[in-house]
Order: sequence, then C-alpha cells, then structure tokens
Amino acid sequence: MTRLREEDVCHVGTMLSGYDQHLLECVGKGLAGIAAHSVGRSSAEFAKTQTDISIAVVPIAYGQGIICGFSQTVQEIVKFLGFTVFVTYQHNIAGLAEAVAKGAKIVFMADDDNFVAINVANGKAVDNGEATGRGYAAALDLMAGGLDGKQVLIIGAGPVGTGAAQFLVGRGARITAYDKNEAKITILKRLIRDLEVVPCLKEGLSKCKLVFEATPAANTIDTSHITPDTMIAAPGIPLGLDQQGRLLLGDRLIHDVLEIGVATMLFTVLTD
Ligand code: PYL
Repeated sequence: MTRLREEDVCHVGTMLSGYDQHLLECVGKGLAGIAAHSVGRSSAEFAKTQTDISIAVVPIAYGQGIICGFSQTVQEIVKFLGFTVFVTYQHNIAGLAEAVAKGAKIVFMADDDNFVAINVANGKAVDNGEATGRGYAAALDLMAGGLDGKQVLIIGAGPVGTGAAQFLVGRGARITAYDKNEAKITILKRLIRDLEVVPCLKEGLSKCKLVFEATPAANTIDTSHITPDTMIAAPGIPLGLDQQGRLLLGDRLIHDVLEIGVATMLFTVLTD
C-alpha cells in the first residue's frame, strides 16, 4: 500500500461532483450507486439512513504521523454521499473517545498499515484494501455490462486484488491472476476455485480484455496490450498505466485515489 501524500488528496474534495458525473457516464452509476452495487443494494436503500446517523473521522498521529488533508478528504467524500460527518479535534485514542462521546455511529481511522471503518453500534468493521477491491470490481461489473462467463485478469494478489477476485467470481467472472509473489498466488488459489494463473503479465494481458490492476507499481500495463475492447480498473497510486495508456483507454479506465474505496467502506459497515 503506497502512502498517500498531501498533494495526492488535496484536490479530491473539490472535484467530487465532476468525478461522480464522470462515473455516471462511463460506468453507468455514480459513486453511491457503485458502492451500493458492491454490497448488492441500490443507492436509494442508503438514502433513508443518511439523516439519522453521525460519522466521525479520527486523525491518527502514530508512526509516520498525520497526512495533511487525509481526514478532511475522507470527510468530504462521506459528506458528498449525503451523511453527517465530522473530523475529531483530538487524535488517536482521545479522538476515538471524542467520536463516541459525540454520538458517532461509524468511525473511520487510518494508521500507516490499516485504514478501517467501524460501526460502533453493531461492531461491523471493514478494511480499505478489501473494500477498494470490491468497490472497483463492482464498477468494472457495471462498466462491462455484467461479467457472467467473462474472463478478468487480476494483476496483484494482495488484499485489493483478493477483494476484487471474490466479488468478480460472485458475478460469474472467470479469473486469471498474475503476481510475481508465488505465496500470494497460493493463497488466492485457496480462495478462488478454478483460478487460472499466468507465468507472465504479457500472457495475461494478451488473453484478457477486462483487467484489474492491483499492484503498488507504476506503469505495469504496456500500451501495446490496450485494444478498443480493453477495460481497466486501477485503484490508487501510482497508476499502473502511463499517460499514453490513459489517453488510449479514455472512459474505459476506472481510477481514483480514495473515493470508491471510502464510499464502499461506508456502505459496507452500514449494511447489516
Ligand atoms: C489509505 C490509503 C490508501 C492508499 N494508501 C493508504 C495510506 O496512505 N495509508 C496511510 C494513511 C495514514 C493516515 C494518517 C492520518 O492522517 O490519520 N495516519
């Protein structure tokens, strides 16, 4: 998981409306609709809960410390989805206590290794990695008009790639996976029956037009493999495509820094 920087998040809040419209045009649903799809619901089902709950974001100063703008960006994404949300004045444990004292039902917090959302009322918790994988897989499902019987290449078998694989299989996709780390592939094989594994990225990209890029590396996908049928879901930074690849893909690329992951985390812990 690549640590975000202030410059990665500082513009997210001001661009949410435009990004939501972009998702609507290229995926068929906006941020709320994609997150709802990731939990098998419609966004209308969450509209009812927006008014009666309060959500907190707690800055965590342990380890490498606070990322300027990170908590505020999470707050802006949650607010854009129509919920009441605040960033605690206190950090760390004191911030968690403040959140609970102020009646927050959902708490978001991230240290250097984990970013979680916890439903204080029912104890449900979700990690950003799995949620991001599932949320992006839901977006790819919508963009592709359904995945039943379709082959999807997953590059990277970590928490994000694994979260994506489980959702994609649930939607009927056949999974081909590549990861240079054999141990990760072995774990994924236990979770995904009939998983096909390719020995190199080139072979995977030549076989699959639907691609889920879940590695912390930049430019993993060579533009020579991008065809008019290629669709790519590539969460987080660095992006696994160069500028030419982004231009070639246009509206067939799903990519952001935090938005789909945070929206999916929220709708996941709101779902009983
Ligand atoms: C959750 C993001 C997604 C990609 N990389 C992950 C990251 O940057 N993690 C570190 C988050 C640290 C937040 C800091 C704060 O401001 O509360 N502890």
